[in-house]
Amino acid sequence: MLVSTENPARRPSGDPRPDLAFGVSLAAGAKAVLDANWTGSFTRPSPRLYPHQWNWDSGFIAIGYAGYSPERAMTELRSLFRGQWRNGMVPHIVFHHPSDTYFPDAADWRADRSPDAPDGVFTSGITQPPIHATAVRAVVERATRKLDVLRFLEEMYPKLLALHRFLYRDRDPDGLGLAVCVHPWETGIDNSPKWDRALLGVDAAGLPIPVVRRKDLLVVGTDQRPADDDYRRYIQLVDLFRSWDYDQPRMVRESPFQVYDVLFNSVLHRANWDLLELARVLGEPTAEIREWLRKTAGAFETHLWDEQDRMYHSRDLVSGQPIRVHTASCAVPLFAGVPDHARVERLVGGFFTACPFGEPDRCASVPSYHESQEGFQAVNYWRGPVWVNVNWMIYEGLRRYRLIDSADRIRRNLLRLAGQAGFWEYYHPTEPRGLGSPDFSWTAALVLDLLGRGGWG
Ligand code: 9WN
Repeated sequence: MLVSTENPARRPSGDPRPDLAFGVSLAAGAKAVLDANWTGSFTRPSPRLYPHQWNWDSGFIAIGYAGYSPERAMTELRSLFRGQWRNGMVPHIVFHHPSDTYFPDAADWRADRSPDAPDGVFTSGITQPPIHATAVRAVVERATRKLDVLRFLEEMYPKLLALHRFLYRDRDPDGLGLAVCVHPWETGIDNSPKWDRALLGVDAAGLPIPVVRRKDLLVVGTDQRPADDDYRRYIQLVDLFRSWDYDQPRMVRESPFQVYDVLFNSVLHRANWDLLELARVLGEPTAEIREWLRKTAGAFETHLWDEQDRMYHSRDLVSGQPIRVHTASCAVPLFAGVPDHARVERLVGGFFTACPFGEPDRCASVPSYHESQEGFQAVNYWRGPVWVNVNWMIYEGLRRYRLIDSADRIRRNLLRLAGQAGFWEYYHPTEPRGLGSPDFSWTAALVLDLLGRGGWG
């Protein structure tokens, strides 16, 4: 049964009081969404739009389960890593069950053409931001007293290490300490305005016209999803990688889309810190991880920090140029502890948007793309709306820098959005209105996590 979008935690509008009952029913609503999307071995991101297991979704979902159902958190991550490739890559989708409601499907990817693909599991042929060491650490920290987490950690650690090795070996051909993304889907922020220019290069002459059978538009309105032109290019890249049998050196050298993404590499850098901690728990060698940390910290400074804008910007490897587009990703290095204190104010200051509840001192959020920028679209996917996972990472980052008030403004806004509108995939940046898919798993999971960080109000 699907959970209704009618949220039991709906709160009378205009009521600013801290309210324990609100927090309790919000938690119940979040659990109901996760329970409905739980398949017995993994959690669908949403009931209709995304029927399979997604890579970074599962990481965020496990973080939410850590305090609620650590057993499920472990099963979630174990299921995802069943799809891990022999070269260490964790694919962006694992197709555990057949479904005809999502495109492109396992048969479109044909990942089995690669000698690296796992046996007996259908997957896509690209990856997503590597949040998993962070998720495993969250599970281990929160479940220690309840369960035999050591066994789980011993089982997961080599898999996490293999994933990070894949990124530094196969995705960092120049050894800079930054991983290359070869498809916008790998960045997790698919149609961000950051990629507009780089994607134009995917129209490479001589490529066959891809067959695009969009099924997303049967569930969500066109104004909230990527444009057809973007989709054509997404599928063109899939066709190309499939024709290369997912040969990594070729994908990294010849893909018409190649970027060093600030968000992806921030997640990787943060995950390295968490992996280091896990290695210490197990008494495993740490030199390799410390070397990754050293290199990536240096690379943020040398290759992603933009002195002209005083901002971290992604870089287009095809043109060799920085991508000077101001999106929420510019603030995500906080999550990894990259900037020094002098830079932090600048990184978040300009990004906060108006509080949909009219209380700017008490609540704020960071929209995927700011309304002051060219091409902003309030309801379209990664081109304006507020996403809970990105705000959660910025919240975590602000706490890391002891900017507790700013962090709490974000936390309050996210809880209120979910309370008033429901657990949506994304939200209008200035109105309490949900967008995309209802009953979205990582929204519910991260709301649960945020509720566990202190009282409501
Ligand atoms: C393509 C599942 C995924 C998220 C991504 C989000 C969206 C897929 C899509 O949904 O992407 O991977 O079909 O639009 O952009 O971040 O992991 O929730």
